[in-house]
Amino acid sequence: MKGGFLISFEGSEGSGKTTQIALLEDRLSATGRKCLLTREPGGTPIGEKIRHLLKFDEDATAMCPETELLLFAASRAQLVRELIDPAISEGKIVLCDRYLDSTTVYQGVARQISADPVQMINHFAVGNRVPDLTVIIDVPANIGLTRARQRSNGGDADRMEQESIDFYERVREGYLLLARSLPERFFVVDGAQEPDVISELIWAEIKRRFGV
Ligand code: Z5A
Repeated sequence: MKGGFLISFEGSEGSGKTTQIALLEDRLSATGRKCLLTREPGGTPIGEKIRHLLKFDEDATAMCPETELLLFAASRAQLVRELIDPAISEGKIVLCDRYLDSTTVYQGVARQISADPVQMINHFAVGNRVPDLTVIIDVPANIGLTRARQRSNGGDADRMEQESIDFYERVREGYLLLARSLPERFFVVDGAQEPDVISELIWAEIKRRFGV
């Protein structure tokens, strides 16, 4: 595919998304393709303010699940219109660290908000901008959490990182269920392998699907 397209990366905390996005950008850049790397929540000035509110604001401990869902969607709506759509129009490959499936899984499956409003709000936020491919990096919750805690060197966990292991297991199951229901959009890779091995598997899938 010569035009622009969107690849989202999903997985639980510490699954290795950021690591794999950087490795993929190196490979794509070596072929001459231009990339835009971004993340959710965040990516735009408005989105980064929402990110701070969701993760670090001391008043956010009182946040109810419905407010949380709407804030993630608000950050995404801005990101699509301000960055993702223009980049794709310019022929870039957008690599997004989390996108609408995070809302389906974290707020829908793990926080147990019913599926209809989650789908409706997701659709309202992104319009027609559904990923062309979603890579799920699958790791058991305890591995991801251990990696994330080692990386933060025992620093304070943010609000979203303070959930129980059961919560992150529900997240993992939610992703796997989603991938089974939409196999044409998802590629699931075992994230317990070495980073270079995972990167090679993702690259093979991208070449197969997009012919880059
Ligand atoms: N959230 C939500 O609820 N609803 C939504 O709609 C959206 C998000 C969009 C965002 O957190 C939080 O918001 C997240 C979901 C929720 N909450 N939780 N919990 P974030 O953006 O701050 O963080 P994250 O997206 O969860 O990812 P992360 O913790 O930054 O991890 P990562 O990017 O997946 O992993 P990494 O940084 O590449 O790697 C983590 C460490 O493991 C690092 O030290 C690496 O060197 C190491 N690593 C990476 N790969 C490997 C392998 N293969 N082996 C060994 N070690 C590895």
